[in-house]
Amino acid sequence: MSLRVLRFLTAGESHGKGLVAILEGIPANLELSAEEINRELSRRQRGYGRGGRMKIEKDRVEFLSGVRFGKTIGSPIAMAIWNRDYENWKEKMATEGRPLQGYTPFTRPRPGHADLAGGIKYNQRDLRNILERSSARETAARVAVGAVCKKFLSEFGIKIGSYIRVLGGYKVKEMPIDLWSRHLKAEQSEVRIPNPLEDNFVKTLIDKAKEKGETLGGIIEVFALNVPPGLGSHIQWDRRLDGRIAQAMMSIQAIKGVEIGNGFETGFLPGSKVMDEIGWKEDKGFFRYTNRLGGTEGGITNGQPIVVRIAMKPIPTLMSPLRSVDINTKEEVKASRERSDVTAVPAASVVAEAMLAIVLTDVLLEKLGGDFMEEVKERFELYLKHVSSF
Ligand code: EPS
Repeated sequence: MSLRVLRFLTAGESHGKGLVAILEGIPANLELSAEEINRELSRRQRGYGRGGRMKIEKDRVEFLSGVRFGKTIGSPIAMAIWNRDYENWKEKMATEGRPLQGYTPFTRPRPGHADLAGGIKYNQRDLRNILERSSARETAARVAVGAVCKKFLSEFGIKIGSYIRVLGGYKVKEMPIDLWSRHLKAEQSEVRIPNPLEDNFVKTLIDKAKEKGETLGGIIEVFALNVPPGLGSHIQWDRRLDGRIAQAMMSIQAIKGVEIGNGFETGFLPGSKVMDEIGWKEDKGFFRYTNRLGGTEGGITNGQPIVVRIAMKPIPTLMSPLRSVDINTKEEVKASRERSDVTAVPAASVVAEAMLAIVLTDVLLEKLGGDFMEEVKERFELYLKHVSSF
């Protein structure tokens, strides 16, 4: 378990009544509104290449507990996001009774989805019982949790953003602008890329993939700014922040790779091209000339931006399906087709922000402790004094 102070769980099936999240450990007296969470939920819903579902949903959070008169009260924050699509699935997803006559179970597992592995594990012969929970719909609940954490972090000046570097094999041209500007540009783009001139080209790639019944993956960069040095620790494997971030990122549906800073590239370069040289100035204290290591050394933040890249595989639901085997007849068949997205890389980018916010909130609270915001902030100021006087 990568979280040490915070705890959160989500529940809910993709076409069930809704998603819920319970988040415990956020200090009392944090100002919080549903609107702030809804903003993040709608960011997750955007993105060119999504399927019909996002036209049905208009994700909104409902606080069930933990917030009173616009402020957290220290108790678990329970949040619900109701599925509008449930109206169309009420019979198929009923919690009681039996399936209606004529209902066809899902028996043709999609390669790359959890269908077959989950079916074997949980002894389910209707693989819908697996896919309903493995669906990336669950990430709406994570984004709600992440939105609370983003709000918490913003009280300490910490900002999180993201943009897409690669989509469908196309490497977006590097923009010579800072990370936050890339994020802001990506906010304006339907494919979350920082270069508006390439928007149409990337959209055409998605259109072409759709025509072929294909799906597309990509590489996302997610980052955090203004993170103080000294979060995480070198002293034990499970305290190392880079390990905690990697676990959180790999837990996102369809993520197959994680690197911090220049990650895999560092294996191709000599040490002098990998390390970030140290400088010191009266007005800003210690600084680095570069940020190749992505803001962590020895599993501890070093005061540089935290930069994480993640690789997302293409969505496994193909409209030109791959070979599979029917779990009942054992005959070779084409995998089932379900309504799905051509690409969800832009959405995953927002989910990655949420996961980074959750891990950083956890590690900041681990460092500072405190049960109410005033207390946490006082300790933060004290710590910053230590940092600047070191
Ligand atoms: C998703 C909802 C799903 C898919 C997608 C993510 O809706 P539906 O299955 O009803 O079309 O759009 O799920 C997957 C990519 C997947 O593999 O399950 C969402 O809310 O993000």
